[in-house]
Amino acid sequence: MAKDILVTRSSMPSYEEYIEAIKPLWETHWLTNMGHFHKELEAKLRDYLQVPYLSLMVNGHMALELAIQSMHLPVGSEVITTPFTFISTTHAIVRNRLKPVFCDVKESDGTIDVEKIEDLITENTSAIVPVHVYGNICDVEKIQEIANKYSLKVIYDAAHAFGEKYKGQGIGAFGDASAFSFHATKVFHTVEGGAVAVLQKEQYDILYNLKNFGIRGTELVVDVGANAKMNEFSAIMGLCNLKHFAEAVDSRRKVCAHYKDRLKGVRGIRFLTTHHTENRNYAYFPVIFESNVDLNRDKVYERLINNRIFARKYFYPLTCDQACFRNKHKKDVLPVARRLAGSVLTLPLYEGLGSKEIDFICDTIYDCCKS
Ligand code: T4K
Repeated sequence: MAKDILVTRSSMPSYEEYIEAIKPLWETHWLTNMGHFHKELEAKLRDYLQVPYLSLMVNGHMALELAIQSMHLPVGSEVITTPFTFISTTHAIVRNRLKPVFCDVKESDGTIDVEKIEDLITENTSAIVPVHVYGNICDVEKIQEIANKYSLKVIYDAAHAFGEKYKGQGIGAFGDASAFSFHATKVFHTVEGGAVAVLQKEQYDILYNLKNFGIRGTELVVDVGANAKMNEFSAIMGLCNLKHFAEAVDSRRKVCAHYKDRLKGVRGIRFLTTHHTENRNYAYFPVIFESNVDLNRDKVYERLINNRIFARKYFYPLTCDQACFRNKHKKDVLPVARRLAGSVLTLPLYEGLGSKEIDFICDTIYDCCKS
């Protein structure tokens, strides 16, 4: 194979389509601050994601950080979350001056283990921040039940769950808020970008203040906000990509089916299953290499790199084991999360990844089993 195969590759509209779409900006010179295209994308995504209110943001991290901030949780209170995620999830909690309490995850799909949440609840617990990791939907009903019982807020990290549903409802309609990422590496993207879905207008208004310095008029500032607005070039990229989203998902679905077909039955390989997800978006293709003598994750990872295939260990190490958090926060034993982090590889997955490349990746993995 001549070229590097990276873990993903951004989907893009055609050059002509995007250039045509951004032309009006040269007439209006209106480039940001909730412009025409920001409004259009916000409305379209609210309908597409089937959520009552949606606030666009500059990126997925700020979406999550501000979603948590908008809940006005007591400073220093405890937030139950998962360590089997991108570092952003834990950072968003800590940057809000809250304490992450790490809960283990389920072996089957990598989402938070709802059976273990209640044991971690104390009188200082204020919220739960679960993650729909890889687009695998959490047990949203059980999480809500626990939240109701203990009066906790639920803020979902839905960075991977764009367009997915549960029982026919947009996934952003669960919990008190859901934060999506529209980063260039995501199934749907705006180059950099994100959004928070909320159920009430009041919450939408709080988020508006938080993303726009609290400005409500040329001489009126009502809240202490940051700057987390999406600009017009990003909004237009989103409008273009939304038109092609179904094709992108279909192409990814085929890539995943091809991988599954080639890798099923290989001793030591397991796929994560998803119990609750409807409208799957095929965001990632994680493969678990169960440690046995033939095959281990790090050996496969190295072998792939030697063949210029850049799979990634999303999500290793666990966020609680990163240098900035080590020994700083309460954590349970986390045996399952640790096992998954030690055995997962996300294989290259993007729209248009060719059959030849997929076969080459699978053959490289088979070779690893033999040697
Ligand atoms: N919560 C969760 C659970 C998340 O996974 C993330 C982000 C967030 C919150 C925060 O959302 P954002 O603030 O990022 O919107 C990547 C992404 O940067 C990050 O968005 C993503 N999760 C995370 C899982 O992966 P890296 O450091 O692995 O990306 P990088 O630069 O190594 O890129 C990976 C591959 O993607 C490259 O090999 C090629 C391809 N790529 C990359 C870029 C930057 C493209 O095709 N186009 C591009 O523009 O973090």
